[in-house]
Amino acid sequence: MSNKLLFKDIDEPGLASIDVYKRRGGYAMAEQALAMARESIVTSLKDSGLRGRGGAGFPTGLKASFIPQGKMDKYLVCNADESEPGTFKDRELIQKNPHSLIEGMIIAAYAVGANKAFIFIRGEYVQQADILERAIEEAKAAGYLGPNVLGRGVELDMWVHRGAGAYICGEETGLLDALEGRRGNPRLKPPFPANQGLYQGPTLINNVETLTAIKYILEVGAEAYAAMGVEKSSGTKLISVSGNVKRPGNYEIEMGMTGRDIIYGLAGGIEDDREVLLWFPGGSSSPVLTKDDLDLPYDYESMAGAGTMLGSGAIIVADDSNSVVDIAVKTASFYKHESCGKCTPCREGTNWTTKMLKRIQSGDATPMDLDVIESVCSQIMGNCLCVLGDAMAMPVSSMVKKFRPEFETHIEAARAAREAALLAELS
Ligand code: L3W
Repeated sequence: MSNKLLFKDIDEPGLASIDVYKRRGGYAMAEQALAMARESIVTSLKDSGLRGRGGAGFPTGLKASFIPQGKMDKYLVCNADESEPGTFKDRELIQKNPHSLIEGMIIAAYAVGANKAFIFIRGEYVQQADILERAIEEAKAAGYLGPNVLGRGVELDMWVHRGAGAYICGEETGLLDALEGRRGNPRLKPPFPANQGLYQGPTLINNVETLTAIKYILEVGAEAYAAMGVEKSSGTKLISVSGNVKRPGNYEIEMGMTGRDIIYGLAGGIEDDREVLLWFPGGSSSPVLTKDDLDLPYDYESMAGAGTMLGSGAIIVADDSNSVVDIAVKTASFYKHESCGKCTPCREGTNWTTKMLKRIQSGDATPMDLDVIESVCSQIMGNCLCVLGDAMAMPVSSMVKKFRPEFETHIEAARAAREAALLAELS
């Protein structure tokens, strides 16, 4: 079996149209699934070991099993907000193969008894939202969506909802608030969306890649999928590689490939053959790794063991021409800007950290400020309403810890430069 599933046909010309998609076997799995017992689909998802591909890695089958049984309005929501810096895999999937997402959603909705499905897509993905809307119309016309899907007595409507450009709407409860027409602010959890989500109803919410994977898992079988990758990180993962690499882009890998094989193999190595300074293994919110970590296997457990996370699978590489201080400022500024302001540790913490890092950058800081940054970050982590605060604190504190000498050198050099400039002004 090829180790490519979701990207198997990705470069097939015209795949975004239902005709080409069906010629490649598309929608056959949905037809079969609708004849299966709902529970057996959930069991297959559990057996496959699939974990949420949006960032948290929560077991997909287990989450689906939390949706209460019985007749009531239940919702399926696809998180296509894809706003984590460095993450652009869902965009390619939607753009080139929208029907595989729709097919995965039909199967998932049927498995949990949801009759209304929404795809919440980030506002900047204008072209991709148009493509999805067109694909949904095609699927409706072909009888895969509507009041009586394929004459099987199953009802499923699907809509695309465009976001308005806020990172926080990728957080699942912020997304649900935005979908309901409110400002997208995170809600307190529990209750989890599985019990009380959209319009207070049971809601299965998953990322684009997770929902798309469902179709491919049923096609190859849960056992074959579980045999791919490594034990607790089974299957394949779409990764987005960016930064100072020769071949940035999206790749589908089997879990467990080493960071070196990804960065130096798939992505062609470092631009101008420089050295790796640091790499974010799971988007800009993940604690950074260094060149000493390149031989780690890329899977959930190995990343957690190294004190970081696989997240959404976005590997950002910075070579040694970069300043770690500049990277820390850029990272913190992003999360400060995107904090919704609802909870204090995140609102104040991201603001303070950014200000202190900028002081370091401009030569207004002392090495003691590094201790303050570490202390502020440690007080943010685990104390916010959602993970946005942690998403800034984790990478920033990892940079300060791992590159303290570089920060101290920068502080001294920037202070000296600033003092020299002041003296020159006075003389
Ligand atoms: C019912 C329970 N459901 C957990 C569900 C929960 C959610 C999923 C994971 O953060 C990660 C984060 C970021 N009963 C449940 C339950 N659930 N216990 O399981 O939940 P959780 O809270 O662990 O994570 P989360 O809030 O969904 C997401 C990382 O993502 N991240 C990634 C960003 C990626 C993008 C992108 O562009 N794709 O933005 C960024 O911060 O660190 O670990 O569904 O309801 N007892």
